[in-house]
Amino acid sequence: MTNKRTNWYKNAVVYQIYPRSFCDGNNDGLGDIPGIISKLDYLEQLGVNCVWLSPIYDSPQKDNGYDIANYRDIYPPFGTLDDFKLMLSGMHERGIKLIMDLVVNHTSDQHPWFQAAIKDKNSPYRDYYIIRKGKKNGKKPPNNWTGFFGERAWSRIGDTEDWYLRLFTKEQPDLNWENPKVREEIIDILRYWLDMGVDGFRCDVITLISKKQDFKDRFPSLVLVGKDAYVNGPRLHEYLHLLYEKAFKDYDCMTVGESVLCSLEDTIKLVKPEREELDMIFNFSHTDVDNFFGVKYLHRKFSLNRLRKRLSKYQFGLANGKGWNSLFIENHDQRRSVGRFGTDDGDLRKVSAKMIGTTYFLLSGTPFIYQGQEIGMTNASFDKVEDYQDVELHNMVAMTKKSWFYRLLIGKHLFSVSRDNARTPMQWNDSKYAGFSKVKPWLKVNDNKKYINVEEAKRDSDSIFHYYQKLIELRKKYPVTIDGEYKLIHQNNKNVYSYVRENKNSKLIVISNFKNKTVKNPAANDVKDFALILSNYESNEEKTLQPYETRVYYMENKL
Ligand code: ISL
Repeated sequence: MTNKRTNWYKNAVVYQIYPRSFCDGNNDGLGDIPGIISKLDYLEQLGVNCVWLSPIYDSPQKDNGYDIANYRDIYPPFGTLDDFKLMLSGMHERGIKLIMDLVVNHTSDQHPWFQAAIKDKNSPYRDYYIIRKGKKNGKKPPNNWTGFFGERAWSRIGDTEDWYLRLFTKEQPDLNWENPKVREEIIDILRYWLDMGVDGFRCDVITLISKKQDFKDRFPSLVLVGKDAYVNGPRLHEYLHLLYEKAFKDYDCMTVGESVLCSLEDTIKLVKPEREELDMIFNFSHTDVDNFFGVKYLHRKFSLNRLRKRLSKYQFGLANGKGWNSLFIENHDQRRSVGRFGTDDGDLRKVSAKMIGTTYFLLSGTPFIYQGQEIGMTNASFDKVEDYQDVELHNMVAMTKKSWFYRLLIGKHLFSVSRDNARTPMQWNDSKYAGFSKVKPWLKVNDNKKYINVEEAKRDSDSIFHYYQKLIELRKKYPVTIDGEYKLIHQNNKNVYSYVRENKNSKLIVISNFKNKTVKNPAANDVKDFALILSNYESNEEKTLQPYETRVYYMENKL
């Protein structure tokens, strides 16, 4: 079959929906597919043309759906397959594509494959997972690897000598991609959803699927012991190319992979078009700007220089056809962007949100907006640990209780970096449960729903929501936002991030003040003869920039 792909992803603006927290259609406290259907007009109004839906598959929800027990059905509290099909056609009618979350590094421990694997040593499903004999007659794990939520990476199968690898919770056993049957199963799952009409996948922790097969102890470290054996493993590219050959290339779909600790060289290998693997990846180097070693608990003071360097590295590194960038500042694992990256979630929240939004949105790549980002939702800030639901946070709290070392090192920042910060229910209006539900939601609503909510944002002509509409319009109206080359100007300025996008017909200049005070505008002379097409302030001084001021200038080349 010939290649069906048209690379529409380059023109996409993607909106991420975290279904538990988006909209509760049947008032049981949990978001669901009928809730999403009721908000499709809202998405159309915002102007996005693609949705990434976090997992909606049947699941025991130990990690909010990133633990799948049936890849071909919907988690009943979220709805049915018929609801899903209705949602999909509703999106397509509105010109919105849908990409699904694909979680295939691991399954749920309740998946029939895993249940069969642990019940019978001779089951063919045993080899679907990574099962090894433990040390000390099976009493100790096979090696010293640790996983992502702070624990060791192995769990014992009952009181047998055998252990299974699980890089996340003990309810998320890792699949054994070495087994060709596993690969066939995954390809079938991909084709099942693509045949139903979905438009692509966001591939969860896809860079972990291949593991070095020695399973030896690795040098101890603070986090992710064994990462050299399971991150970007030896057969990763072979597996991804296989998925491309056997599924992706037969459909006009897009793929974005979630990476872990991915260098520029690794990134190019994953996204270079001729290699036929993925269209783009989420790289976290810029969201790790405020921590040390990619460990979010190790807080580091924000620096604009570091942010600019990290973003620019991938902007330059993937230019000239080497690949395509994904652009994002929030998702369901990250804390909110207002109050982060040097910005303010208090009095200057609105200008802050617009400034950071403009800065990332007009870089080269496909922008992703995480639900609530478009109204400037802020972090959860609950007082009590019981109010947090995330398995990662509870694991980390347990670790700090066990070890004074961890308490000292990470204790202080546990809540401020919790994944629940971005998972609080979407704030639709100022009612008791923010219009998300009529009953108490699964996670507490943020008190600031009184003034941060969709209804209010629609009323206010100066709102963040209306500003995002304009940003999306810019991408539709000015091709340079999509194909323009990225260039830095005033790259050593400590206060202001300014860059140019340029194609053969036109030029766009973005200037953003990352400080909460008025500063000198270093790019004042660069924009002579340009038209100001967007700003977060009503009036602008030529020589100075107000707190968190951002401006977008445009000029067409004279013929
Ligand atoms: O969230 C993180 C740290 O706080 C990350 O390390 C995260 O665990 C990593 O990026 C992988 O995330 C993805 O896979 C996980 C799931 O829990 C996350 O929600 C998902 O985005 C396991 O499937």
